[in-house]
Amino acid sequence: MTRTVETKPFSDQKPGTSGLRKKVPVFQQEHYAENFIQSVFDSLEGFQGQTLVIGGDGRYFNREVIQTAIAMAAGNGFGRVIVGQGGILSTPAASHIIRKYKAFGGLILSASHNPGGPHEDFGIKYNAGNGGPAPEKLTDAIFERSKTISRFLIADIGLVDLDRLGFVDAGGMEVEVVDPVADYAELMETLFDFDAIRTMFKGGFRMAFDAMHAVTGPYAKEILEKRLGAPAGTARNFVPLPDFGGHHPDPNLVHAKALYDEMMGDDAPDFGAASDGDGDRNLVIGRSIFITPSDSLAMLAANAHLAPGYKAGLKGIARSMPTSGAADRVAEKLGIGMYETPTGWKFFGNLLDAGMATICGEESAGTGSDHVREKDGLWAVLLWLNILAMRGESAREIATKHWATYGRNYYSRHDYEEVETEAANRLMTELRGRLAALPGTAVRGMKIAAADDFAYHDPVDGSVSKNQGIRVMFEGGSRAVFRLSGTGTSGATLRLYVERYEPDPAHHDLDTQEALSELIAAADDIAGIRRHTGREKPSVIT
Ligand code: VG1
Ligand code: CO
Repeated sequence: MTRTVETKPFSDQKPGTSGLRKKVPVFQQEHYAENFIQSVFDSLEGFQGQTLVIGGDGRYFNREVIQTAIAMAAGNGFGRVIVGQGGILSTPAASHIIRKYKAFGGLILSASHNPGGPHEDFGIKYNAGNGGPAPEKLTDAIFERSKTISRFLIADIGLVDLDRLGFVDAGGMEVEVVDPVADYAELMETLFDFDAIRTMFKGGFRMAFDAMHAVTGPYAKEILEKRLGAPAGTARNFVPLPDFGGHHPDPNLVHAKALYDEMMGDDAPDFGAASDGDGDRNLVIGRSIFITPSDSLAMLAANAHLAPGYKAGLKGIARSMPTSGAADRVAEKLGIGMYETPTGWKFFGNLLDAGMATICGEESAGTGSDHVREKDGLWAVLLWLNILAMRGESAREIATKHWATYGRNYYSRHDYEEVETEAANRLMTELRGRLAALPGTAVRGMKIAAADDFAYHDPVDGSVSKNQGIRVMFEGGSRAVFRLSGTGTSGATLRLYVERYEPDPAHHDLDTQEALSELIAAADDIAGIRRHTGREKPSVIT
């Protein structure tokens, strides 16, 4: 039986870079999750009798919201729900399942790399039938709806047993509980040369994969250890925990420091990698070398043809605007299209659907391809393994040769987290006001060639997205980018992205922060980061 429940709107349900993210207690307010889910459904058309995929990264509050979402799917007239066993689906696996079973769309419950637990973060996002995050037009419609919503629909179906595989009848709607790993692992086998990787592991190749107590644990166990024969213990922290063991499941040099230290040590394995809360990010560290995500994108693109799934070559490469231009040089050499989008995977969807890009990436440790419509952490790791197996060289050798061929884009991101929102806004407003006057001036001896607020004109549907980050471009190709995060849940996070191109191999071995120090100082001169935020240094450097 379906009930119509009266509700009052919340004013703060605007989806950010990747869905709605709030602290758990915010989500625990009466009807908060229900309102958002109903706002999603009310913004869609034609789903009666269709399939909805539901899954999450296993964080605190996951199971409760999954039960609510199933009952609301039934109440709103979906014909079928596919849900991961235990309520678990990594983001890329959910994207794949939506596509494979031609679902209408999916709800992914995750706050990704944000911490989890009773006082930490939770999130909900909607992915469309192509498997990709809802485009801006849809997230805007969802937000508008959330401001006026007055009722939601929910069926009284009792609790679904999420732990038992198979079919359940939920008040006339069919619920299928599926193995979260099987379909995804099968897809990976079609893309990569598992025999070659298996042979490499048999030959003594050692790897460390840190699942950070998040969703990729079961995926890594099955794929790396079981199917590829990596020694037991290759996957670490592989049991997903609702609070990620108290850590940030963010695979960067701060939160995955133990892995980094090990990879820099004497007895380092051949290859290290980590993924985030919902399994769409990847951190890649070779023995004694950290591969910055922007470089990883370029190196993967340059070598992708070595993997069976990409042997026909790439149609194009897309990267988010703040991501370094390293991949541009690969696209140029390959003679394929290069696209620069705003931050957030939702902007890649059209390019992938239109067959204009095959590989996409972001500086924030996100890389993926047209195999799904999300970034995909394990996919990137497997592509690296495939390349390592085919080239028979270390990650360090591959990186050094890559730089020798293309030059090196020194690149770093500085995050100022939990800055006072007003101070962060003031900084951005002031900077915007000065943009027109910057070109032609010099800072620390570096001449500014151009400055703008990035706007994206989608070449597929013609939509325009404005105010996507402030770019200051220097003569010689260096640049600094400033933007505010759209995924944080307390205060504001200012991100500064700096990049400098170095063609000369004699200078490819510098420490990144040193190589960029002048540029970093110039960025502070230009934007007054210390003045506005009162911070002497960033909270996270990647
Ligand atoms: C951040 C990253 C962005 C990424 C997004 C979602 O967004 O910068 O590149 O797409 O997180 O990633 P923002 O607005 O905070 O800069 V995930 O793995 O958290 O879904
Ligand atoms: Co993520």
